[in-house]
Amino acid sequence: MENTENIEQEALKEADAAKDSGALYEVKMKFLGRAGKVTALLKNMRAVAAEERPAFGKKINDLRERLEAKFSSLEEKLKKREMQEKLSTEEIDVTMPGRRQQSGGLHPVTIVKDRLVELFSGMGFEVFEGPEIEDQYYNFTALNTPEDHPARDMQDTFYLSEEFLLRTQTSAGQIRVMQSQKPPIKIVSPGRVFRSDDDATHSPMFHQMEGLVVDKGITLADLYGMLDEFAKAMFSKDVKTRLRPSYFPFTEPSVEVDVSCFSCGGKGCALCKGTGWIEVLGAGMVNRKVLQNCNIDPDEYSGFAFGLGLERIAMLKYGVNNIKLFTENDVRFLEQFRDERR
Ligand code: FA5
Repeated sequence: MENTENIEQEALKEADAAKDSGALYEVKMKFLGRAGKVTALLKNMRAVAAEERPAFGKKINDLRERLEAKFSSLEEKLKKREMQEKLSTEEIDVTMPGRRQQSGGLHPVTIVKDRLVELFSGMGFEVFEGPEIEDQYYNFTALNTPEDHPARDMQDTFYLSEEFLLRTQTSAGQIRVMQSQKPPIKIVSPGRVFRSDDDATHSPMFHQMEGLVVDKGITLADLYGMLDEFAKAMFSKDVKTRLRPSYFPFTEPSVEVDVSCFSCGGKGCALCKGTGWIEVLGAGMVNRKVLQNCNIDPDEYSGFAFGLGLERIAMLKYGVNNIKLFTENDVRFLEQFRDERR
């Protein structure tokens, strides 16, 4: 009986001294666990005289109940305090400014290319991508370019061998399309082209986009109408278009296409060099000889073709004054296009 009192005092003292719920659990086990001191008292029941056993048993059970009540009220208090501590140390300051995730953006030449593909797809054009390594036949001969034409010179063309070269124009793809498809044909062909050229507006590697339409009854008026649509969608709805006579071996007649200066509205400024017009692309009616080279009867079918430089369009559209900026990959230049709408 005396022992019971001592055990209770000891348990209450240790429970009050427990600093956290973990320590309290240890104390609880020390007294009420399987090998605990209170449990051990019950195991000693046999040493108690038979008539005292019921009173002794009751006393121990009462003690157990008191201790259990004490432990659970202490446990609740400690857990509450621990939760409060946790909440205050793990507090999140929602007013702190967030760290912005840097996102990449599309390259300006890609933006222009995607925009043009979208525009021409809307007019029913399909996209064809030809190879960057071509032979003399596709890049020059089938395009009616004479053997002694200066464009074939080593100075203009990167030759890989006598026969193979890096294509100098996406026009090479025209031949591949006309040889493999029968009219009606309506394609655009964007891609990289290569020339031995290097100054502020010319680069040894640049991008072109070719357009080709072949069908019955196609005329220069169709070309004109379509290019006018293109210029209005690409630059501004107020621009005007004009055709100037020009020369390409694979088109006859050939034209250069100018748009009225979208910077000054045609009055004359630095961008249009005072002329009021800006040259944007070369075009023309597909030369009869080229159609014949592709086994298309020029008496039955006619077509138009055009070719534009994507860097040139991007330079005009975004006011870029040096073509090198497109390949230097300086993020200060590139990030200006991050939010550019396609
Ligand atoms: C041609 O390449 C013709 N194949 C275009 C064509 C296609 C005409 C179909 C008729 C029918 P040209 O050499 O002018 O044409 O080049 C077309 C455009 O490419 C030029 O207007 C210019 O914007 C761009 N360009 C030419 N050389 C370079 C260069 N070195 N760097 C960047 N852009 C260039």
